[in-house]
Amino acid sequence: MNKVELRDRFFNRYKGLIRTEMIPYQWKVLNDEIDITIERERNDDSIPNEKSHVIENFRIAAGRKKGNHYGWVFQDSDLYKWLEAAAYTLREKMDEELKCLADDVVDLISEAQEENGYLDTYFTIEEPDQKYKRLWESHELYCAGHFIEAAVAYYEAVGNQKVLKTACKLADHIDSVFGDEDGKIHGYDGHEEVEIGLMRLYRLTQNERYLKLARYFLFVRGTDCDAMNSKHLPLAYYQAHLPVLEQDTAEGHAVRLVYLCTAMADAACETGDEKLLSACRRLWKSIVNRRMYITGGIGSTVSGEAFTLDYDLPNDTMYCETCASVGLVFFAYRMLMTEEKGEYGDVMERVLYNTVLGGVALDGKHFFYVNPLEVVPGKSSKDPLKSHVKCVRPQWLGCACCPPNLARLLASVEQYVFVQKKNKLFVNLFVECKGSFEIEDGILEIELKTGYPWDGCVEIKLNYSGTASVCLGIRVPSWSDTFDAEINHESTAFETKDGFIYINQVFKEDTIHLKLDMGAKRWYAHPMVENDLGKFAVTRGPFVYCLEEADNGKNLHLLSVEKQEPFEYEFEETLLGGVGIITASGWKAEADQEEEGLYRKSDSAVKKVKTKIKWIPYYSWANRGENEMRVWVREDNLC
Ligand code: FUB
Ligand code: ZN
Repeated sequence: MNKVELRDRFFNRYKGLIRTEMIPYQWKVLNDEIDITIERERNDDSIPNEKSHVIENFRIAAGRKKGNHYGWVFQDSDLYKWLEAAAYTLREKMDEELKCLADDVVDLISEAQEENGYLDTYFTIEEPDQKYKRLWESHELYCAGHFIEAAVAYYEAVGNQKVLKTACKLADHIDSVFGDEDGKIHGYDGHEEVEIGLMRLYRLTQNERYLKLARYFLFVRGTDCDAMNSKHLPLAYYQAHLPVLEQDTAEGHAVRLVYLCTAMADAACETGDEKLLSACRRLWKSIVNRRMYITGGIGSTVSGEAFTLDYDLPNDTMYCETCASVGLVFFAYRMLMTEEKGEYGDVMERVLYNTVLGGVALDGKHFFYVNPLEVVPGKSSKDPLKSHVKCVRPQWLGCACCPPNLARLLASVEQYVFVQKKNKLFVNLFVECKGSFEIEDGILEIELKTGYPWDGCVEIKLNYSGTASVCLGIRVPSWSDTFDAEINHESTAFETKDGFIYINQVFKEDTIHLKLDMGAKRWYAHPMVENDLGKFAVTRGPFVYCLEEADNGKNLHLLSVEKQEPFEYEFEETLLGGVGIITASGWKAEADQEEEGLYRKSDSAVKKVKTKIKWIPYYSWANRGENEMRVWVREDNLC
């Protein structure tokens, strides 16, 4: 863990929400204490939606209560992610009440753990004889991975020994059951995650067995093993169609793929495995150059919550699960740890400020599972093929993987600002914070001051106690067409490489100023993205913008803007918690719905009226009730 203290106005609002709203609220939901509507993630009557029952499942598995398991087979992980978010919150500021609750959760989890280290409430309660027998769907190791991640975070935050002991006991148990050796199960989980947990446990304990086991799970995937003889699921769904080193394209379930990539990058970083790193690079390119939405969403179809084909990016039927974007942030950060390339930071920022933040309502208590780029409320509610596309964030979901995932990422956002590699320090995000790093023979204190994400001026103050030369790399976002940088108020020709500017010197007390280009910009998709052809999207700084019915009226598809039309920007303090809005003059085509006849031979009769068009940041949409939204807007070359 980096020592970084967040002081950022924008993200501190989220941190406050996590502490005061999300964590207490999510606890109440997981503990069935609150009367809310739990929505199914799509129209499918088999999806559980009566209650969460997560904590109750643990009580039953621990023998404190009698009863049956209820809910998805993998939902122990909801509690683990909650614990991880609580850990980051406590690390930032101690709160005895929350710590007591989290300590009790640790006690409960360790009671639910079986003597030999096995931990999974579903199989302990319902099908003990089926343990590890349905690996492609059982999620036992997926849940284990989430527990291990939470345990590492909680141990690091408050020093709770029991949580670490429980996690090591679980990891040791898994290690005794899985592996290459005769007599062990040769297999892996259908949902990647245990690999990430094991890598974190390895980093904390330096126990080589955990690294070895993580690598085992990575490399056995896609090889022929008896334990993985599912007749039901296509292998690519869980990235098992090929050994990972041979995978070139992002296939299958999007969350799984990015969790796999995160662990691959982790292992590559830790071991210097060049082949593994090359596979990470190929999968990265496949995602970000051909299969990612401008908002940083991934997963083009509800069917299998999955990637489809290159450039297949429909805006209104897509999936773009919040968890997939959370996972893409993890992957991007691991790539930044391995390679000094600003593009990883660019994507990390895009995903974080758009799809991740869009996953939660401004009140911290409503969440999107699926993050569309275009909705028309009537269509989503009538069309069963769009039943997953909600127009407002539900209070909770039958499958509640996203809300606590988002909470654990936002609760630790300051961890993504810097990467340290020996005597090099990289600044990846522009978030007000103060960090402290041991570099060579001294401590480098670094403080970022900025009005980002609304303002592009960043001041970086450094104070180094050592005598060695330190290399500071500062990411210059690729969206910034120009930038100015100076050190101690003097302009210098900074070395620039792969999206970073570099300053290499013996720092004392120094100040760097960076000014980014915060103009609103138009973006066009690759012409192969058929859904976006003839349309543009607007960005400003890290934000992607969208139109909402609340500002522009119904039928957003009738709006168009001429190519040369300039944008105006204004910060509206009272709108949506304070957002920068963009306006431009545009056209609205008239569409008389009284008119007879659906088709016509000429469109010359379509009249347009001048109108002012208003964009809001994508993350802030759907906070004013059900209404239309769209990111891609028609460009009008004819008027
Ligand atoms: O399977 C566990 C989680 O539930 C996945 O990551 C999500 O996509 C949802 O299917
Ligand atoms: Zn999710």
